[in-house]
Amino acid sequence: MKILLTGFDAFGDEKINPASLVLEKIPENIDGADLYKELIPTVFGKSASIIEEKIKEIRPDIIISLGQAGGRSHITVERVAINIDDASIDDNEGNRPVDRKIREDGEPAYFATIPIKAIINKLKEEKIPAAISNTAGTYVCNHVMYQDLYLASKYKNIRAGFIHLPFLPDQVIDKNGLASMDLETMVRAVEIAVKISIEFHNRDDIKIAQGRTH
Ligand code: PCA
Repeated sequence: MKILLTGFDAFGDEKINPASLVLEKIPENIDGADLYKELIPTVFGKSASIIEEKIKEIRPDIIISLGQAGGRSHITVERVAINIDDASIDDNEGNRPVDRKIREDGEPAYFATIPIKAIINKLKEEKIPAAISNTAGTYVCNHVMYQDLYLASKYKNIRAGFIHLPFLPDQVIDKNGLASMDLETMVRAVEIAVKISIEFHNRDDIKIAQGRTH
């Protein structure tokens, strides 16, 4: 089995991105599956073009994209990506699209096709703070998750999803009150997410309540 794992470079005011550091540290083989790691720029369009090229080249069975969600305390596995770019800060090439459709011929939204509930369940069992998120925002992470799922829908049997990571301790030294998580825990969490995605590749996700009232 082949897994395409992507991670963003640093953006906004940050000097590092936990996603690219996790990408560096994660093993290249997990449970017999080969991991293809791709560092992508935090840039609308360009990030997705790189992923499209990689899909054609590698023909992965699973695509998992990683990004930073600064301020979140938990590893968050995204449930859904929506067909809209609405940026409140520039991307790394100065683009700031507002209310632009990502794909004219795409669905309004795509649900993750990796087993989000089984992943959360296992992470909690392993005592790693983890939760489902029902919004990946409208910046480059939602863009890439949407593009992953749009592209996956054009090929047979590719599962795709997105995981947001908290800040690293280094990033919050001058941000009193903001949550962080150490790199080792995040690497372990992504490794578990990969393992569960492999295990569930041809199975339905488990049904456990992880919803919210708001
Ligand atoms: N996080 C941003 C884009 C790149 C990243 O790591 C986001 O959540 O949209």
